[in-house]
Amino acid sequence: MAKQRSDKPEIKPFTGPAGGWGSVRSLAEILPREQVTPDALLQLGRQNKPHGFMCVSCAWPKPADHHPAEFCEEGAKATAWELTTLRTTPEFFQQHTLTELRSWKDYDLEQHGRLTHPLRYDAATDKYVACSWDEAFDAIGAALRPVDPKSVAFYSSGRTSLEASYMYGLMARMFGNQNLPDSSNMCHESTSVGLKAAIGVPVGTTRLADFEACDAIFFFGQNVGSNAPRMLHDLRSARKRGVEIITFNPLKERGLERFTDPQNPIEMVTGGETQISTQYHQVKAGGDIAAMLGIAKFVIEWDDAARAVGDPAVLDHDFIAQHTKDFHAFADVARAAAWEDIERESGLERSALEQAARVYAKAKAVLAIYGMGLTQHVKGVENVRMVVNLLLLRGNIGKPGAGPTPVRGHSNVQGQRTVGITEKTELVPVDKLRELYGFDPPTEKGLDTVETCRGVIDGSVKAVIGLGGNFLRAVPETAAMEEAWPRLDLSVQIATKLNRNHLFAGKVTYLLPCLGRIEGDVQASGPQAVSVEDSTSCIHGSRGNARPASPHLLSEPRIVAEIAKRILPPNPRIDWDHWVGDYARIRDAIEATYPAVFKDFNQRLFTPGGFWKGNKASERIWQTPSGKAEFLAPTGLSATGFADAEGRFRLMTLRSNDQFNTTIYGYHDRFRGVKGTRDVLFINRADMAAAGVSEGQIVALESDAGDGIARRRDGLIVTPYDIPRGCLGAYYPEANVLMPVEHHAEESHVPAAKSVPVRIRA
Ligand SMILES: Nc1nc2c(c(=O)[nH]1)N[C@H]1C(S)=C(S)[C@@H](COP(=O)(O)OP(=O)(O)OC[C@H]3O[C@@H](n4cnc5c(=O)[nH]c(N)nc54)[C@H](O)[C@@H]3O)O[C@H]1N2
Ligand SMILES: Nc1nc2c(c(=O)[nH]1)N[C@H]1C(S)=C(S)[C@@H](COP(=O)(O)OP(=O)(O)OC[C@H]3O[C@@H](n4cnc5c(=O)[nH]c(N)nc54)[C@H](O)[C@@H]3O)O[C@H]1N2
Ligand SMILES: [Mo]
Repeated sequence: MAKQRSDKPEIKPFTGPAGGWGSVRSLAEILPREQVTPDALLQLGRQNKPHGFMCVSCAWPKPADHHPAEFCEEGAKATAWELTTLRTTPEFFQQHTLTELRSWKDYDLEQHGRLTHPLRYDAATDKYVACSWDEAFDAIGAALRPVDPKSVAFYSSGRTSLEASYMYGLMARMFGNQNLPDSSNMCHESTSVGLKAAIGVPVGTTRLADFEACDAIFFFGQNVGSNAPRMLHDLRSARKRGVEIITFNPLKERGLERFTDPQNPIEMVTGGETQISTQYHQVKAGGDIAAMLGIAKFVIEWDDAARAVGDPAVLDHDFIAQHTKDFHAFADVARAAAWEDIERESGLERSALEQAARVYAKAKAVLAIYGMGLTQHVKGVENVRMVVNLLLLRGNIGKPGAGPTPVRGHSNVQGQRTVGITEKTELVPVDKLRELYGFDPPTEKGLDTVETCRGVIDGSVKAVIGLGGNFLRAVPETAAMEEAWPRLDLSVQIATKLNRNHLFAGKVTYLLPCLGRIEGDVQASGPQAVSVEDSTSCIHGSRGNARPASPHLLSEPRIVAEIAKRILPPNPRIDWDHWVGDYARIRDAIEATYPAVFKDFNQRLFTPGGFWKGNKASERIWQTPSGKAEFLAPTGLSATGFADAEGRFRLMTLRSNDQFNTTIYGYHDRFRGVKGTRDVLFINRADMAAAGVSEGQIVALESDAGDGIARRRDGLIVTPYDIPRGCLGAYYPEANVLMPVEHHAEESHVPAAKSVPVRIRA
């Protein structure tokens, strides 16, 4: 196994473009490192194509007219990660106690390869031991049946298919709760809450074709080169048409600067590249409300001036009058905002915002693309509302080339919500479930991720089932969560590889290995397909056919069914085994539950480019209480939720280009010039001087949340970086130990991972 971490880490600026030979070289390193199966390369050829499998990495849409290779560097890494020949067997667990494994790095844990057998934790030896599936399911049933359903949480990762998600949500509700926290709760829940309130749909309104019809793109807080690289093709062709791309990001992310298309031989040979952003604004972390308000202020005041002298209006007044509510209240706040406040809070000069506003005012159709840089703040929902405010000013929703375009994370995170993974009753077709299955679905709101964390810490949550994910590592408040986890009566994790969550046992603990999406899944009726929904609400079938990592693996739907059979009384209207025997029957059940979205689900499963579930806001039908799209005046200019103070920094917790969430592929963050380490503290040179620390010095960060709880991350290498003053960057998940569980977005409860209050300790 290639040694990745080095004693002498190297940190120096990277000068290449995103994509290009760098990504080819990176691939050439990954495939051998993962020691992939011989057919992994064949599998790459099936990635994201109709009748192939849908990438297990990001949720960016898979086009109908695909490239010969419709995968990116990151997608190939994800495929290689799943198709590795390395195995974490029962013999491995005989050799290592959990106490020992807790001293390992995340990278080393997963690098041992795929889990092969169902495992039970044995407290006497502090080890996992192999067990039979029946033993595991019976024990889980026995542990769950007596407990109060309200004290059980059913977590799931957004990678889980529509089929498994539907069954999982149904099982939880029949069991008696809707404690269905999922990764969306840490991610785009600010979108689901903000867009729903503003325009009546919880998702973006745009599709791939809109990239061909826009004439400007406003891009906030999303690191496309690392986290949704296939979008670079869409951005590149937009740029070739002369579309302006105006980016707001505290960091100069390479994918947002320039891109060489690895699939374009001429660009590759000539070193040609496309400049992506035409304006790059290094907004302060948490400064986007101020920045967007500044743009809105310009546009509104230009409109005021134009109308005063009888010139053509700058705003789309017909649209505003016909389709929106509360424009005047918003416009008054924008007019009244003081430039010095906007400049201070955004960290941007008025002239820079004027440049951006000029593009906005001229463009006929504007896409607003955004990611975690907006959603993961205390005012994350207001950030999303500001995006909508800006778009509404010129009717930029519900016409070609225009609209909010949140970039979802996991490949099916949006779809999970569509089929019932939610703690919110209003999102569930309660009557339909009652009619179809003859039970009374719970109506009490369930626990989301933050509430589940609280419950684990205070002891009110007594059992957690994890359908994928690395919950304990992904959530805030690492220390208290790890301390509390062993008090759980039951901890069950369904996973493909060993991760840190698995090293914390409850009183009864099982680790259940499952098939990945790329692997062949054969049930009674033959080979099965599953389905996922992408960021633009298109639903795709996905068929795996790689050889499973072990003969002992079960599919996620099967595992859910076996648990359901153990914890629920028999119900003549649901035959779980029959469903698992042919996933088309699960899809029929999904269609019966959500007939409008999933009409003819099985017939449409392999529609090239996916089938679109529709979007009322894109037709300018606003399913809000007022029946209009709603402006919302921001309550303040900063999204951080805390006051600035001498020595207090805003810490952004970041993904490297060599990780998928808590899965660490390697120790290189190529685009940011980091090699051989993740223990990096990105800091502005001027702040280094002010804090009295020097380049390469090892420092600690301490929580400065003012709640009296000590939180500390040691061993960070001071790394001067092009980052706004007052802001710091460090890698997630290692930095999560600094995040208070109560530091989250106000309405959506998304942990505020992009501005954590910290102090530097030399
Ligand atoms: N390869 C790879 N792909 C992934 C993932 C992965 O880990 N690896 N994760 C998947 C998942 S689940 C998700 S949710 C997405 C995440 O993808 P992104 O949404 O890109 O999330 P992050 O990488 O956390 O960082 C977001 C960006 O926001 C910027 N930022 C931070 N604070 C602010 C701010 O206050 N304002 C603005 N304007 N920008 C800010 C950061 O500099 C960074 O460029 O990617 C998905 N795809
Ligand atoms: N500080 C900070 N914290 C964050 C974030 C941040 O930006 N900053 N981002 C948040 C976001 S957006 C997210 S989405 C979360 C996600 O955080 P995670 O929960 O880490 O994300 P996953 O990628 O779902 O989980 C990885 C694990 O899933 C398992 N797995 C992989 N494939 C499969 C499969 O096919 N089936 C099953 N059952 N298991 C599988 C593997 O065992 C692997 O260890 O982290 C959140 N936490
Ligand atoms: Mo995410």
